[in-house]
Amino acid sequence: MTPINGLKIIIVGKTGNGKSSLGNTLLQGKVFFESDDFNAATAECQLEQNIPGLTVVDTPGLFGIMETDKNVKQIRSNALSIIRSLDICCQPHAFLFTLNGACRFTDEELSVIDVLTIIFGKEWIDHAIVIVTHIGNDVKESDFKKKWNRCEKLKKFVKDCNGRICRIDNRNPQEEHVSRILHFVNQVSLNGKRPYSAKYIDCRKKVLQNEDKLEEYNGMPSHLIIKEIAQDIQTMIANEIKNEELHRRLLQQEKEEKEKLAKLAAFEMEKKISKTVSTITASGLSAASVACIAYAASPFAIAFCCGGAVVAIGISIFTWRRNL
Ligand SMILES: Nc1nc2c(ncn2[C@@H]2O[C@H](COP(=O)(O)OP(=O)(O)O)[C@@H](O)[C@H]2O)c(=O)[nH]1
Ligand SMILES: [Mg+2]
Repeated sequence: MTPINGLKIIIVGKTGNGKSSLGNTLLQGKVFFESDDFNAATAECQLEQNIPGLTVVDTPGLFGIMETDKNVKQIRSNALSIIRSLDICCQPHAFLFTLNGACRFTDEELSVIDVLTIIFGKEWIDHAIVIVTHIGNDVKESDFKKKWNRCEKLKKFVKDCNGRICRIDNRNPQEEHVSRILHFVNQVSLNGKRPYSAKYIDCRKKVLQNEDKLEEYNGMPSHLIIKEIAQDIQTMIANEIKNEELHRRLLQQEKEEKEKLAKLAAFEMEKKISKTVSTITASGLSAASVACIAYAASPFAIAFCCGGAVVAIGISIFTWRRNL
């Protein structure tokens, strides 16, 4: 089997599509609860790990958005429960998007892709692998391919995922099928070096948490609700980017201002030093000339003048040090 080394995986998809079973297949144990009950057995995200260091998060089942009774409340609560997976598993390496191969792939089935895109942003698709469960091991590869190729929306999504589609029979998983999944997990994450970054996830959360604002969309068709929410998220992200840019510019201005002040202070200091040095030189010179004149007069006058010169230089140094 492909080596895993600390990879983190989030499993998403509709209720009953085999998410928990897939998690158990990958971790080779019964750690997630599997259920035949379509009323979502997994209510909260659950994180489990195995010894070689593979982390798997099972998420509550997503709804499609095209059923007649879907409203803002359901889309919102669904999205918020899935987004929590990032609280327990930040920077996952891959998203396994499960589909039930025992059912027809309908647009309704695939509408959850739109919900996942408002939750995780388009970047999730760069880390997504489609996993079709319930495909018996006796099903030929060519028949499996024909099956998913018949659904245009799935075909397009698989293309968006760069052909990352796998099959699995969770009741009797084959090593080659599990290996293919792990191979893709390694591939999308560049062997664990490039996780999904969850950039601007706080903006997504803020929009989804704003119940009052989303209430305005109640009564709209589901696909329009999704569009509106996606738009709100884009606006929030654009504002966030603007704020970040403003903050960056303010910091730059502050830095430039500090540099200017430091330069000015250095310049002033230089001016003071050169002024003092010229004062010392002048005093020294005048004392020396007085000494020369005195030399011509008498030894006593020499001593007197030399003393005078020393005192003059001393005063100059004292003044210079005080100016500093
Ligand atoms: N035959 C078959 N049954 C599966 C497969 N995967 C899941 N199941 C069954 O489908 C039902 C729902 O699976 P579960 O993992 O709980 O789905 P979830 O709601 O997406 O977590 C359970 O009875 C599983 O045993 C599979 O690949 N093949
Ligand atoms: Mg489950």
